[in-house]
Amino acid sequence: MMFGQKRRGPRLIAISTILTIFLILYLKDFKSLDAYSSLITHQPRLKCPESPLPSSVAVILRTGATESQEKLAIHFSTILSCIPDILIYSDFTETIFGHQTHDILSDVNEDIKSTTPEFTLYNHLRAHGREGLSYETLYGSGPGGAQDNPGWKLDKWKFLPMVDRALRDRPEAKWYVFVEGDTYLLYQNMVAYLSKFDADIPYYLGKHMYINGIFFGHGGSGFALSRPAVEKVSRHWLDHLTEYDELTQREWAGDAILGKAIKDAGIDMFSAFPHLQGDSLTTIDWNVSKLDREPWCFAPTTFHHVNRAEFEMLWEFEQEWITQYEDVPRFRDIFNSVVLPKLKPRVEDWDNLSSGMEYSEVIMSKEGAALDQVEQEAHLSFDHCQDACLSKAACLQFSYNQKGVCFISNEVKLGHEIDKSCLEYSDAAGKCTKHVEEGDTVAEKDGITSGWIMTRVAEYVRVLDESCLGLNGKDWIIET
Ligand SMILES: *[C@@H]1O[C@H](CO)[C@@H](O)[C@H](O)[C@H]1NC(C)=O
Ligand SMILES: CC(=O)N[C@H]1CO[C@H](CO)[C@@H](O)[C@@H]1O
Repeated sequence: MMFGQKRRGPRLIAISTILTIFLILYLKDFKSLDAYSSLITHQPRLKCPESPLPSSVAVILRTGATESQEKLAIHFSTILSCIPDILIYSDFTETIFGHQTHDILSDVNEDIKSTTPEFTLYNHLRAHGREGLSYETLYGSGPGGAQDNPGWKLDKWKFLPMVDRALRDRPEAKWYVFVEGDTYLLYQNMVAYLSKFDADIPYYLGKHMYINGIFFGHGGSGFALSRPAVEKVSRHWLDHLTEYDELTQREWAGDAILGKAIKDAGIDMFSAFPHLQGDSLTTIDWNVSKLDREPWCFAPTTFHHVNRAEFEMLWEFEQEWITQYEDVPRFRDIFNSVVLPKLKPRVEDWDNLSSGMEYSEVIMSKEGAALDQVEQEAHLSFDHCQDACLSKAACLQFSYNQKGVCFISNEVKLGHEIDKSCLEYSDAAGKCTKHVEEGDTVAEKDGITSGWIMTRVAEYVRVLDESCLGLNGKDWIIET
């Protein structure tokens, strides 16, 4: 034994020297090591860039007891680690991931709380705490999804108290940014965007939406109010409490109720599309046109309906980006770094969300005569489907499922791996119920294959990149 140990001495030194040299060489490539560790552990990064408005932007994340534990984990391991000031407003006071949530419904009129059905969940929480939540109270009944979810129904009552409470909690902030549990906030981009506006003017920046004659900023896409706006709407609300309580009883969408109050307080919404996004990384049409604006050249400040996998993709992208560039990333940068590498001529078990022309046996039997030869055969196989796409000059992507349905599309959308779709919006929203029809086999359900015409995608990127030159650097929407 003694002999053996002595003999091993020099060998150990040699090995550890080699290891040290190896480690030094590896550590030299600090960036890749760093990217690697964030990928594995989601440790708060070493580098959260300095922002031009650091402590003056309050971020308010609105949640509820039925979703907070499940939905916020990914926030804490990604974006929240670089956001200096975060307030979590909920229907329940508790500590999640070491962070205090505030019950912002506590000041709602007690009569309303005891007589309005939407408050059943809230009263239940107050009486029994989180332990009292059953599956039924968490997710609602039936496969109907979000609208049936008691947490979601209660949510509309939070919007007006939330704005007032934010002002009291952060009276010195210049901006208040409101987001939800499935909103991905690109914080640096948001701060860069807000810094283009005069914060002494009342501003309501939102992703335009229209319900029942109310024009407002969609909640899930996130919206921002400057302090003068928050002060105005808060005062207006407190002066007309009963009126807004009645409105809230009648309406179903809290963001619309708040939007009306802001409008009533004399502030028009500023349409911040495409900076504020209603779509997620995987569902966005990368050349979607709204208000005559397409996203490509602009900087996203939010994405909506973002699932865990997308949070990770975007966070990894952002972290990589800040080590390389001073300027904030645009949609095109995200497309090129995150989306483009995933597009291929053929991707198995991938739903590309193609939603243009549809070809199937059934359609063929009804309308086959009106179609040309290539289209008539599109439903026969993946290759036939691809040929159908190739035969249309504008077609960029297609998908084929094993039941013999071919979709082709003129839009580019990433889509998602089939079995990951269930992560979207989380189980809490009740959207994850799988509707497997009678007689479906797993193979049929999962058998979607997608493809992109890569030469056309390259041309698409080239044309869109060129369009950015035409903006002459005006790539922030700061006037309408
Ligand atoms: C992007 O959308 C705009 C507006 O619909 C359209 O004019 C343009 O041709 C599209 N660009 C590409 C490359 O598809
Ligand atoms: C072949 C196939 O199933 N394609 C899918 C592409 O995306 C659309 C829109 O979501 C689906 O309806 C199709 O089923």
